[in-house]
Amino acid sequence: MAPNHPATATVLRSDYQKSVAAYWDNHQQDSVNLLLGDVDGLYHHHYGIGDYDPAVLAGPEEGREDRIIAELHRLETAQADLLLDHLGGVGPDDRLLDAGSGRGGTSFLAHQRFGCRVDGVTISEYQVGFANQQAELRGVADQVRFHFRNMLDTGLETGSRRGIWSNETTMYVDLLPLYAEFRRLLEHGGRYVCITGCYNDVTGGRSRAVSRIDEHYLCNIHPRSAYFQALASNDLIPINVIDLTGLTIPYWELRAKSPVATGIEEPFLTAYREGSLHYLMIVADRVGP
Ligand code: GPP
Ligand code: MG
Repeated sequence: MAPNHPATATVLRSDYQKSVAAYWDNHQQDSVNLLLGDVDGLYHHHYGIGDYDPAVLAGPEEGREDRIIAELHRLETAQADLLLDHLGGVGPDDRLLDAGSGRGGTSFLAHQRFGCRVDGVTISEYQVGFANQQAELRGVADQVRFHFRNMLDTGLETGSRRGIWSNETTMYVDLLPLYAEFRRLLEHGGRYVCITGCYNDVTGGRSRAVSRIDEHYLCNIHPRSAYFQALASNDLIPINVIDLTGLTIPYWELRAKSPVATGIEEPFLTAYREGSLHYLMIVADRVGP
């Protein structure tokens, strides 16, 4: 077996992890992600930010669906670009980690931008295969590699990372062990960028809309407080926290009117509008020995 492809039992260590892997392994006909990715070959597994152009809806009926899909994709790529804007100074000799890399979209954008080596880890063997195939097609397979690994235990070298990001993946894991692993992997002064949905401690526990999102994706959205506690416990010190909630609402409004709506649009809109869920970017630096 290739070194980046260890035995399943060493990667999937709980029944929950097995069921999450099975969910994503079976998620191969997701037109909301495939049709958007087909626009330019960047396949994302995250949402979008920024205003949409109302002309995509108001224009002629002919080509309307394609215009909406291209616009949703533009907003998703804008989200990944914003994440990468916050990774700080990254040079071509640095190494980055995409924690929960999906079909690889953010990793390819990072390589395009920084010209450096990027490793992605995901517990879905299907996603590993899809993303590595994309790397071959793009001619960057020597620079951007995807591994069947658990982000709680990546097997990557200690102190090897200038930067790490998680783009909407932290709701699948416990944050304390996750950030212990990131602390181990990051060099001193290395940067971590997280984009996530987290529920609002101020309004109380998990709202009905947040529970519906959890159920839909088989995830466990954490409270906002859990992020800062787990970061601080692992020498990851926030330098920037940006509430992206207002910026992502237009994406969901457009998606709700799109041919690729999946039914999760209304719970997101409800949760964001009622203030029970935040769409947050957290940027933190690794300190300590
Ligand atoms: C999936 O993206 C994203 C998640 C499972 C994380 C949940 C995010 C929150 C902000 C709470 P996707 O692109 O695979 O989803 P979809 O198929 O619905 O577009
Ligand atoms: Mg999507």
